[in-house]
Amino acid sequence: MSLYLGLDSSTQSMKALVIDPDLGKIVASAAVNFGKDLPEYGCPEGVLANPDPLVKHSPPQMWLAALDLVLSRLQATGVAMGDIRAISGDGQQHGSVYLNAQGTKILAGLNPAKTLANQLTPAFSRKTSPIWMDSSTSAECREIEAAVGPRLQTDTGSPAIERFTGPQIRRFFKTSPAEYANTDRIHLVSSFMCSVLIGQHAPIDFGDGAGMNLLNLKTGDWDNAALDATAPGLRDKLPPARPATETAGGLHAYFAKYGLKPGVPVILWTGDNPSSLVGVGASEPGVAVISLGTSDTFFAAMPAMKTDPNGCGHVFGNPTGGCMSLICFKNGSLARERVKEECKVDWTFFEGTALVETKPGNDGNMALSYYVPEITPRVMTPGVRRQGSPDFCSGKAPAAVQVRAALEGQFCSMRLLSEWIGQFKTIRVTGGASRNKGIVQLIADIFQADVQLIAVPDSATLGGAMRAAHAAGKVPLQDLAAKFAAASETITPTTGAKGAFEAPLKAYRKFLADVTK
Ligand code: XUL
Repeated sequence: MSLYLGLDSSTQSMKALVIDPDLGKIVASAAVNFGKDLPEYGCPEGVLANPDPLVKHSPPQMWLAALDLVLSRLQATGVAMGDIRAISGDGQQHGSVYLNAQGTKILAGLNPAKTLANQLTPAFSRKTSPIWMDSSTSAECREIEAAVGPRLQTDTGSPAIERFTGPQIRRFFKTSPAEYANTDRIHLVSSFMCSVLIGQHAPIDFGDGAGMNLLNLKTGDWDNAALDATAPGLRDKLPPARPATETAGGLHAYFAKYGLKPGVPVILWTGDNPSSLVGVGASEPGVAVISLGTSDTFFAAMPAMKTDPNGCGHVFGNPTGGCMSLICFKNGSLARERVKEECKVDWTFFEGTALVETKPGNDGNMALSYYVPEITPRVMTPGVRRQGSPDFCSGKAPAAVQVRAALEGQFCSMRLLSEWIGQFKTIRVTGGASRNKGIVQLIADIFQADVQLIAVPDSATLGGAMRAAHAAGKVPLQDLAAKFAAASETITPTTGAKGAFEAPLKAYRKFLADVTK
């Protein structure tokens, strides 16, 4: 039996999933929720509390504790851990982990009698890891852009962006120069978790590496001008950048305690969105993907590299080769949850009542719900922006009106701000909220596209298992996509919806322009 393991180290959880390509089946899965299962780290939503709303960090030890726990839970399912032939995975993008010179030795000598978190604690040169939700680096972004110029976007795929790793590293260098000097290696979450599995420093893949403002996508190497603009001596502190299809190394003997075979190949990890591209079977151009997770993202494999003229979107490496586009909305499920709480309703209300009791366009009541600073469009001051009737603007409208406004605001923004990526006849929707039929129908109507659902909502985790089977087991990706990521259901636009959203889209275009003035 040949099994393949995918791991997903995301903002709020760690997940594991094992596939059997011969059977075409997922044979086991396990998950750890940081808030519920590891409350000792004080991160109910995966992030440490901070008095500055722009600062979002997480403790890297929490991710290590979650790796130990998810593997023991996976073993407890009774799956044949010894039949796992290869492993790969993904991490939340942009987050970074800082190791001192002891890190290399500690990784190599991991002792199964101790936990990963305990052993690696002395290896961190920065106690906490900035993650993708952080937006505290506007000054550093301006400095990097001034030094590198417009080439930063055309060659690395993005202008300087607050959450990207380069600006985060520059801020660390400026605010903690001694700790920066004491840093031997800087990893992304993905390359860090991969390093732990193999007990040595793993490369960074082109998919996740492109989220740093440091990788030249045209040469496949770190960009000298971007490195110099970020922090001194940075090249020596970064692992090499390599394609995601390569093997990082063999599994460290530490993991034999979970029944895994030491030495099985560990394929380079990538970012959660690039991994999802594979996990939803969209690694060839033609189909767009909407992932409804902590953040909402819209992405697609690109036939040729092109960048966002509005400066909000990104180009990352496609883990199967070439490039992918992406736009990210920080106020994704977090904003939907806030609206749900404020309106004192449940998800079935989102699914049915709210959308049945109101009509497309919501009688002109529009909302752009920014509970935290937004990435797309770039809005640094949180707050819900409303336009419409006086009752609605003062937050007194019925719950149905408020829910529709929040959802239409999210998906009209997504449609308008993804125009640079292209228009798609088919969109695959994944992530937790893809189970909500009301939301999915609204997406079909606003985008005027067929929306396909796939059976596995954890597409990033699945993508890791599929990449492991492809790279190490030589199983063709098309076969894996046909077996694991086939559309389970297609939702078509409601008859007559096309006209219904023309005026609201026009109004939202103006609203977005006003908000970003
Ligand atoms: C993408 C992004 C988020 C994170 C967390 O650029 O910032 O989607 O990857 O999921």
